[in-house]
Amino acid sequence: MTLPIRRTFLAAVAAAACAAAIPAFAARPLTIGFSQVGAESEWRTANTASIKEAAKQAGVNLKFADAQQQQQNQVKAIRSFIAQRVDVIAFSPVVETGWETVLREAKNAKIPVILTDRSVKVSDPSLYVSFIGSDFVEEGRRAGRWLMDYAKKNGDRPLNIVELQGTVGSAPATDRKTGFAEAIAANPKLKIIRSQTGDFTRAKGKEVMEAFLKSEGKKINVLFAHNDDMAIGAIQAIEEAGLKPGKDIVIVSIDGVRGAFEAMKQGKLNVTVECNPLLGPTLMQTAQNVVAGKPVPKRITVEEGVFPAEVAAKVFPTRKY
Ligand code: GYE
Repeated sequence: MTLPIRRTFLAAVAAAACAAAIPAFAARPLTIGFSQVGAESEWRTANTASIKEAAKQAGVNLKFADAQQQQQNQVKAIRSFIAQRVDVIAFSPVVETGWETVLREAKNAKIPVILTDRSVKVSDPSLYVSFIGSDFVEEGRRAGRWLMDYAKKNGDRPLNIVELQGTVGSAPATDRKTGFAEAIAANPKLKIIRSQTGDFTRAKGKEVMEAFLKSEGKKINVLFAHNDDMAIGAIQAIEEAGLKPGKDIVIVSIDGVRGAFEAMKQGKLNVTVECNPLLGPTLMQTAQNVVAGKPVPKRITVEEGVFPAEVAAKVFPTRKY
């Protein structure tokens, strides 16, 4: 009679041991597949470093793929993450459109997708769980408002603006253009006379600025660059043309990277509007929450400031990227 009881007891012990083992199983490291835009700018380098560092800190197994600014590489990377059955897919979409098919594949495979930095245009918002990143329209407005202010303080004369746009079809290029145009619309003396893409890189920024200088010459009063790297490239072109960047041509740009602060300290750049690339910790936290079944906000934005050249030297030591 004692034997069956003993057996039941042992079975119960075994079951308890199994149950105790479950939390250990659930705590296995999270695997995130991340598709990065590329390595086109200082901003991007800081963003990549933040994501890698945060993954290490959080004990996340990060599969990192660099798309070299090509959408097709991102689609390939996402498909490979689906095939590998990662827990979460995160990516910074190089352009806004053309994602429906691959995002539907991720959804069908029940793998949640988190967007970081840049957004997508999709008809079905359930194709991603959350978007972590800046308000690019607001950044553009901030750049425009700074110029409105500058114009007012400097004799309210007509100012011809050239614009270096970011990557064609990318959210930051489209939105920064929109926000800037909106902010300067109230002053008809501020006119954009040329606008072309420099693909967010120094080399292209320099090349396109050279072309602007060749065709417009001394007519150019202001440069609005969608990122600091293009502004830095353009500074070189302006100097090579025998002009003084920051003086002969007022320069307004976006990001707030170290290179911009260095240029401001030398009086070659007038202002940078901050865009925070340090999204890694928020991404890891959001991914963990999604996998744990906790609700996450559909949109997570970042606090950012505006840094004119006058504060550059003082603020520089506190900058984290
Ligand atoms: O401003 C630029 C980078 O998507 C916000 O991409 C990002 C932009 C950033 O290449 O420097």
